[in-house]
Amino acid sequence: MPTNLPPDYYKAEKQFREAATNQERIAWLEEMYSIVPKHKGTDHLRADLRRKLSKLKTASEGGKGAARQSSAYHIDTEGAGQVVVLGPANAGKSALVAALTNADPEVEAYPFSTWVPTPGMWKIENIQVQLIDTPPLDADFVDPELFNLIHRADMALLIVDLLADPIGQIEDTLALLAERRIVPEYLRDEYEDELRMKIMPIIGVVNKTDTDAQDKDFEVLCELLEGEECPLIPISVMKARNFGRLAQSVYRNLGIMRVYSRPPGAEPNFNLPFVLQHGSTVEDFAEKVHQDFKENLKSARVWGSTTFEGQMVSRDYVLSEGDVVELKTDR
Ligand SMILES: Nc1nc2c(ncn2[C@@H]2O[C@H](COP(=O)(O)OP(=O)(O)OP(=O)(O)O)[C@@H](O)[C@H]2O)c(=O)[nH]1
Ligand SMILES: [Mg+2]
Repeated sequence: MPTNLPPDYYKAEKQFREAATNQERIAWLEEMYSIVPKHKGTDHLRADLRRKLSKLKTASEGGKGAARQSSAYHIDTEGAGQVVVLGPANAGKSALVAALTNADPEVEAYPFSTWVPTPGMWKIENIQVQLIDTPPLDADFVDPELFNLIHRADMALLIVDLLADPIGQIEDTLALLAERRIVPEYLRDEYEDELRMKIMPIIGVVNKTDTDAQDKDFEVLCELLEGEECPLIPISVMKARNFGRLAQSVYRNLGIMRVYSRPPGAEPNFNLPFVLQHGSTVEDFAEKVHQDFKENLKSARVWGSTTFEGQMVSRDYVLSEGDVVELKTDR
């Protein structure tokens, strides 16, 4: 157990131990997970929390599937992660989802054109990420279910309009989210004393940065913000500008990595990665490949992050991006 965990972690852990229902246990485990700082020293702890969470979630899902599926806001994750696209009306959320994914949400020149969320799959190199277009986040009316959808997502893109007071739009949207206990990771310090906060990666994206001249406007905007590095990404859906940078940022913020399987005596298929969370071990990988592999795992060899190519490793070896793994079972 790492020694440098914040006090809130132990508070949440105590609540977890005292919880009476699985629902409460899941909530407190999620809380614990969001509190744990992300670095190498906590890899094992985070992997352990994820395992417990997935067990509890599987246990508590039985029987309730049908009722939960009925809401348009209940969208099961597909692919390597679920990214919700949110922001004020008319910023270009639907246009972004239409441009990047196989989905075809309605794009209109007038605000409040979207009424229900629409998911689509976005291909980033050799993986697929789920993007969800949503109705506008507006101070006067938001379907409360939208906040549940955001809560369940892995991360969010907050889309604002370069031509419509983007900083004000970001502040207003973050205020609406904070009222519903959702805060971006970069404001973690401001909220770390409060329990039951959903702290998630939220990337500010300034759309309609269509021209080089508008890039300059964007730079001026960034200078108004505190901090050394501008946390915002300028894009133009209309001109397909900066989609590559957006993809990289999404990939990084999902906290995922790609690991490849090498069947004994064959070459790995680099078109078919297994997607794992950072901190995942050989055992987690084996479970992804096949449940039998996990149970009957005898040995594993790794190419990539190890000192030697093809080095034998134990089942709790923590894998890295791009590793190739050969699993041997005793069957
Ligand atoms: N100039 C410019 N216009 C854009 C860009 N992206 C979207 N638009 C326009 O902005 C308007 C609104 O786009 P939508 O995608 O419908 O916006 P939305 O955020 O989904 O709006 P709501 O569903 O009402 O919340 C449309 O007229 C789009 O054509 C862009 O990169 N540049
Ligand atoms: Mg829309």
